Parts: sequence; C-alpha cells; structure tokens
Amino acid sequence: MKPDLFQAPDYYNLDELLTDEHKMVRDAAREWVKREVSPIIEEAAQKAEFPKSIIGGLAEIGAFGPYIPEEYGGAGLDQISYGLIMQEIERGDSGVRSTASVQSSLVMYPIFKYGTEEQKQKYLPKLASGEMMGCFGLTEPDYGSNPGGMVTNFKDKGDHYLLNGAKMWISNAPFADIAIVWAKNEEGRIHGLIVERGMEGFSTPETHNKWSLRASATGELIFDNVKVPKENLMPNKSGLGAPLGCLDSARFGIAWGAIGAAMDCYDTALRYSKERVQFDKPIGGKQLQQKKLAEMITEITKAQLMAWRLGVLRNEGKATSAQISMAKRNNVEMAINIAREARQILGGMGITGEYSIMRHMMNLESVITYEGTHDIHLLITGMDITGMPAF
Ligand code: TGC
Ligand code: FAD
Repeated sequence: MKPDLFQAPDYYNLDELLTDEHKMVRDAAREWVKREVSPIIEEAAQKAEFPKSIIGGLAEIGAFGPYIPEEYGGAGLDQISYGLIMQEIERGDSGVRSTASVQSSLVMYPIFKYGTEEQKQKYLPKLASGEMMGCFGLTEPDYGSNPGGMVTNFKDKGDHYLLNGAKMWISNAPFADIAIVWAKNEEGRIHGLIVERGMEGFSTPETHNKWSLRASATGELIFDNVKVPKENLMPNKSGLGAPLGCLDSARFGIAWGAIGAAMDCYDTALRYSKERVQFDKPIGGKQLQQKKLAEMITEITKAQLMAWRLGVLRNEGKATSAQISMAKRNNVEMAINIAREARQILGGMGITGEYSIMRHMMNLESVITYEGTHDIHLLITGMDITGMPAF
C-alpha cells in the first residue's frame, strides 16, 4: 500500500468549534492510525484477519470507553471526543472502528448503564485496557431488523439461568472474552446477560467468505444449555429499549466514523487527480473530475456539521434516537457515495490494494447495513415526523 499522506479536510474551519481537548484527542488518534493502522491494514484485510496486535494501541488512544468515567478505567471524555476518535479510526478502516464501537458502546455502555456495581468493577477496567474484549449479541438468523422477535431465551433454574438459542453476524465474537447477550425470560421479557467464554455449551464459530469488513472478525454465538450464574444478569433495564439504548450510542459513533472513511477517499482522490496526467493535463483540471471532488467536499462538510451538532445535543443529554438515526443514515450514505466516486477518479488503480478506497467502499456495505439498515433508519425518521410506524 502507498505511504499514508492523509491530510484532513476542514472546509468550514470546524476546528474552531472544537476545544483544545477535542483537538488533542483527535490528533493523538490520527497520529496513531497513521503509524499503527495504515501500514498493516491492507494485508490484514486481504488475509481476512483482525489485527489483534493493535488492541493495546486502541486502548491507549482511549478508544475503549472514551466516555466511561475514569473510576471504571474509561477516559472520561465527552461525546464529541468519542465521535472524533471514531472518525479517526474509521479513516483507517471501518472494521477497526467496529471493534472499538462494539467494545465501547455495545459492551462497556450496557454494563455501565444497566449493570450492578460488582459487574462494573469486575469488567469495565479490563475492557478499557483491552485486557478483556467483548461482543454484543442481538441479531438472530430469523430476526435482524426486527430484534424484538428474538427466540434466544433463558429459564430460571433456581441457582442459575439456562440459556439457549443462537445469534449471528456478531462482530468480535470469534475472539471475545465476554458476550453481552439479549435473551427473553419465561415471560417473554428481554434482558441482558453477560456470558463468558469457557462456559459449557457456549461456542463462537467464525463467519468466513466476507467481501466486506474483512479486517474485523465476525461470528455466531451458540448457546446450548449454557448455565449462566444469576449475578451475570444486568438488572437495571429490561425490554427492547435496553439494547436499543446501546445502539443509540454506537450509531452516534458511526455517524462520525463514516466521515473518516469519506475523508480518506476524498483526500486520496484529490491528491491522485492532481498527479495523474491524461490528455497532457492533470485530470484534476477537467470539469468532470472537479464536479466529483467539489460535491464530495460539500457533502463531507454537511456531514461534519451534522455530527458536531449531534455531539453538542448528546453532551447536553438532548439528542433523540430519531436524530441519531438521521445522522447515521445520512453520513454512511454520504461516505459510500464518495467512495464510489473516488474509486472512479483513480481509474483502474482504484480497484487495487495500493489505495484504501476500494476497501473503504466494501466496508461501508456492512456499515450501511448494521446498527439498523439504511431503510430502517428512514422508517425511524418517517415514524418520528408522522407518528405512524411503517415497519
Ligand atoms: P418499538 O416498539 O418501536 O420499541 C420497543 C421499545 O424500545 C424503545 N426504543 C428505544 N429505546 C432506546 N433507544 C432507541 N433507539 C429506541 N427505539 C425504540 C421504545 O420506546 C420501546 O420502549 P417501551 O418501554 O415502550 O417498550 O420496537 P419495534 O420492535 O417496533 O422496533 C423498532 C425498530 C425497527 C426501530 C428497532 O427494532 C430497530 O432499531 N431495528 C434495527 C435493529 C438493529 O439496529 N440491529 C443492530 C444489531 S447490533 C449491530 O448491528 C452491531 S454492528 C457493530 C459494529 O460492528 O460496529
Ligand atoms: P433483514 O432484517 O432481513 O433485512 C433485509 C432487507 O429488508 C434490508 O434491506 C432491510 O432494510 C429490509 N427491511 C427489513 N425490514 C423492513 C421493513 N419493515 N420495511 C422495509 N424494508 C425492510 N448484529 C449484532 O447483534 N451484533 C453485531 O456485532 C453485529 N455485527 C455485524 C457485523 C456485520 C459485518 C454485519 C453485516 C452485520 C452485523 N450485525 C450485528 C447484524 C446487523 O445488525 C443486521 O445485519 C442488520 O440489523 C440487518 O438485519 P438482517 O441482515 O437480518 O437483514
């Protein structure tokens, strides 16, 4: 892969909206991605391997639980810092950002929000340092967009719960030490359980043959009469709103992360357009290529403004789930469109692993699908403005 010459676009001087702490956190993540992710990510994606060697570095830049209080090992940062870290990591690769999103918003967040003090003390510091990795099991083979229909269930057996069922498409599953598992009790109410690797009857087969998110490990979670200790149930919230609350946090991170992927594609295409000469002129001097580039920077700028405003609302505790859905949907579509256009600017070179664009484009096919599909987020906006669910 070519050396990483990334220069972040900031067309509307958005840096002026950031605090010194935001910029420090972002620049540290940016520098780390350039140093530790860019040199290895193409090979990891080609081999379809999650590069476990970067787990320690992710922890050091505060990517695991950025907004979890320091007393539990988190970085105690605000929501905009969280967003900026996700942006920088996804500038490197959406699969690496997935690992950080899952660990932060889908594993640490539910333990912090819904768990007991003992669970927080036991798991959060180890998750923050990367000593322990987690995954989040909501989706099932027959229940993807409609997780409320899940059939995974647990029964009260007196001194333990007995868990049965299966989850699929689970990021980090093949190597996770713990899984946050959403399952129904005998009354059909959804609860979150912390299932640990090594519990008898619990297995995590890897999902192979992916053309997308190849540097992220995806797998299934299979529960065959797994005895889960009663103290592993998170008691402080139940119902579908509990997992969906975690998704709000992760979707917010994705709204920022997608900007990173788009910035990388735009920056690569802009540089290439100035260097590549056809018909005796750089292709960047041709109107058709300028139209693509000008539209890209316009869309990136709009997405940056939306993410920043959403971050302010999240910091104030005022962002609604529907506002988060709108940003996730808009920004991921923006990124995938930019990846497709940027790929064309590079001509044949655009399909090679010499450049990051094709990898981003393929990754974004997962990002536009997971954490609620593009269609589902549109329906969430539709429901919010009309009051009528059309799912
Ligand atoms: P509905 O009846 O609308 O709601 C059920 C209860 O949930 C509450 N609620 C929310 N709470 C918090 N945050 C949200 N975003 C919420 N949305 C709804 C709601 O108020 C209600 O509460 P209560 O107390 O009245 O019971 O539920 P529904 O069954 O009609 O479904 C609504 C729908 C379609 C929006 C929801 O099911 C949905 O979002 N589906 C998409 C599924 C999804 O996003 N799956 C993601 C799986 S995890 C993943 O993809 C990780 S990828 C990780 C990575 O690698 O980065
Ligand atoms: P379906 O729900 O079957 O949807 C198929 C199509 O139908 C989509 O186009 C959808 O938009 C459309 N559709 C569905 N319902 C409606 C409707 N009511 N009206 C109109 N159209 C509709 N899940 C986890 O729990 N944890 C993870 O860590 C995780 N990681 C993932 C990693 C990857 C790489 C991928 C690809 C997925 C991951 N997922 C994870 C699962 C992901 O959240 C689901 O794939 C997603 O929610 C969609 O579910 P589905 O694939 O079953 O599609």
